[in-house]
Amino acid sequence: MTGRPEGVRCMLLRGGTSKGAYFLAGDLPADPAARDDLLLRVMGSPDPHQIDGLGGAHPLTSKVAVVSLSAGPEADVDYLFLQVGVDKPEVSDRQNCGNLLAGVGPFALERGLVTAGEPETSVRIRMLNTGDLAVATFPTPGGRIAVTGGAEISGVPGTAAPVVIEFPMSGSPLLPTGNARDLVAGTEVTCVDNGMPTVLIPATVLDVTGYEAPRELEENGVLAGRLREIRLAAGRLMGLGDVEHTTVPKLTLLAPPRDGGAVTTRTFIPVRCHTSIGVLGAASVAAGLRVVGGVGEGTAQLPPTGDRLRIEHPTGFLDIESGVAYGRGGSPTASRTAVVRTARKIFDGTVFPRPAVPASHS
Ligand code: NQM
Repeated sequence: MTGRPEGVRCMLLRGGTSKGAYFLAGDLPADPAARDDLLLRVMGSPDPHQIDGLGGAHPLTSKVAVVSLSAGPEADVDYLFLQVGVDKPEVSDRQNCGNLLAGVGPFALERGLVTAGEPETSVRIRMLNTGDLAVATFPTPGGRIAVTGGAEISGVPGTAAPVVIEFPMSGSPLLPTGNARDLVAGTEVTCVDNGMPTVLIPATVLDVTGYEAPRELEENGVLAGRLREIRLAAGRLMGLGDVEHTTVPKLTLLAPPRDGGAVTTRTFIPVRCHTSIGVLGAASVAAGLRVVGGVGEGTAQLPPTGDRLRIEHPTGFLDIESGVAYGRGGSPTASRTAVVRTARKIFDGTVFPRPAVPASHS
């Protein structure tokens, strides 16, 4: 791509409970700084309303997926997730997104990167943010993406065709600090990473119930201060360095289940409170609850058998298959993670970014 583009080919998809702009890597500048500058102008950032761009004024709707044919033999396509700041001019590749991941297979098929199977298509995806692999399988009767289906996910009205996402066993340790519990900024937490670095905290130790609405929690200034302290200290302990300006680790408050699930959650991503829960966030919570000696003990109610866990969140629940194994060294690893999502193409076309500020004005 040369000069200042008039418009850029783009597809807007809902992926799970998030919404994002999907691009072919070749349609964006190769230089990360030029790419990020373009994406800020595409999304309308920085501006709390993102009024002059595609962004939806919330971290869950200010997301970008960059997809290309995979550079390696283990995957069909490579997927880079970029979180675009809403009111800050920041674009971060420090986290992954399992919700936008649900749209990557259908997008790759639409753009001709993979060919359709019959009656379903499986796409092997390398998630460039972490290097991990995922396999997404979705119905393609007659070689076309099914636009309707019977899968319902909490937080999205109606039903749609399922996208089954499996995360092959990576063998990576689940506990970045090596401990099932850590005392962080005076609070006992479990730091866990099953695809998303997450700090688990029993809600009551922060003087909330864990059943409050996201808005009420966001308006609690004392809670915000405590969460910030815990996050900065936990980030260092988890080997993430100074996390002041990063979107990881996430923080999940745990409370006993109220609707037949294993646990109730309120997740901070990391400042706004999620209206549901992220996919990899849920994968980390689910694995963290299975850690022997973790802070989930006494709060969560794990089913006596099977891998399936129901994680309750502000707008319903997310069912996830999650297994944890203890090897000879005694440190836990994820043995299985799988989840069902849905995705939907909203538009396909050309997006016109806000013009770049000429160098002399910057
Ligand atoms: O955890 C939100 C989301 C996410 C990320 C966030 C996600 C995941 O709901 O895999 O999907 O934690 O910032 O899209």
